[in-house]
Amino acid sequence: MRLYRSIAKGDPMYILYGGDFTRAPLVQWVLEEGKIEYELRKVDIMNGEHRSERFLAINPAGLVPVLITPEGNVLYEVAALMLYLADRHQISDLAPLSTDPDRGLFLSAVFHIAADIQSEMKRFHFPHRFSLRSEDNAGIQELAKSLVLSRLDVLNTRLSQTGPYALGNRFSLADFYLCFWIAYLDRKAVCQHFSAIATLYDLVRSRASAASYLEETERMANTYATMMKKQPDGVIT
Ligand SMILES: N[C@@H](CCC(=O)N[C@@H](CS)C(=O)NCC(=O)O)C(=O)O
Repeated sequence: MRLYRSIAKGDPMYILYGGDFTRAPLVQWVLEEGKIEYELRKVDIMNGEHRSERFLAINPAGLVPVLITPEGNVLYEVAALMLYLADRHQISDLAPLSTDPDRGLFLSAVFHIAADIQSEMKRFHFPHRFSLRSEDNAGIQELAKSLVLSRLDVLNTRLSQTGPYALGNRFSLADFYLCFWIAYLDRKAVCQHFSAIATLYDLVRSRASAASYLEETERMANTYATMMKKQPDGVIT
């Protein structure tokens, strides 16, 4: 996976703050798909770089990804970054344009993942932040996982009726977004249990542009799961 692309001096360009164990690859993938010039600046969240003075000056919330536009606007929230890039650069292969009748289905899929799946994944990866006693961490993580699974169950039924993609026969970034989080979950069990989601995952993973990102995410997920076992009180405080 190419992590840095140089551009000619003077070209307008984006700067993406991201790095390992983050959701920044979602944005990076959109940039690559749109053949948009950018520079990736890695933030080492494992070593607390997202809480450094330098990074907090960029995003006081201390979260990645952050996208700096060619005009210098500082943007955050991964779903917003993906939508913004797809809209601004008219990447209609990834996102139906605002006048497209599929836009509503698309937005509802993206917002559902952002609000109801991603937030539980945060609880799954950081259970210690949601518990008062470390002995509750494992239970909180299990609960977060079961909530994600219940949402995937509903999505699975919908995909089996109107899939294979969130927009029927039309691929969009919503599919990649969902698969990214499945790669971070217990993907083998998920795919065994939910056949329409397994089909979607295989379809997305078979796309040349998506395969390397999902493989890398699977590796990150495996490594993070091992770290969580070794540090049940929290990999990142
Ligand atoms: N709602 C934000 C959440 C961003 C977020 O939680 N990013 C993670 C990396 S994927 C992070 O910065 N974690 C560091 C921490 O929570 O301390 C988004 O979707 O972009």
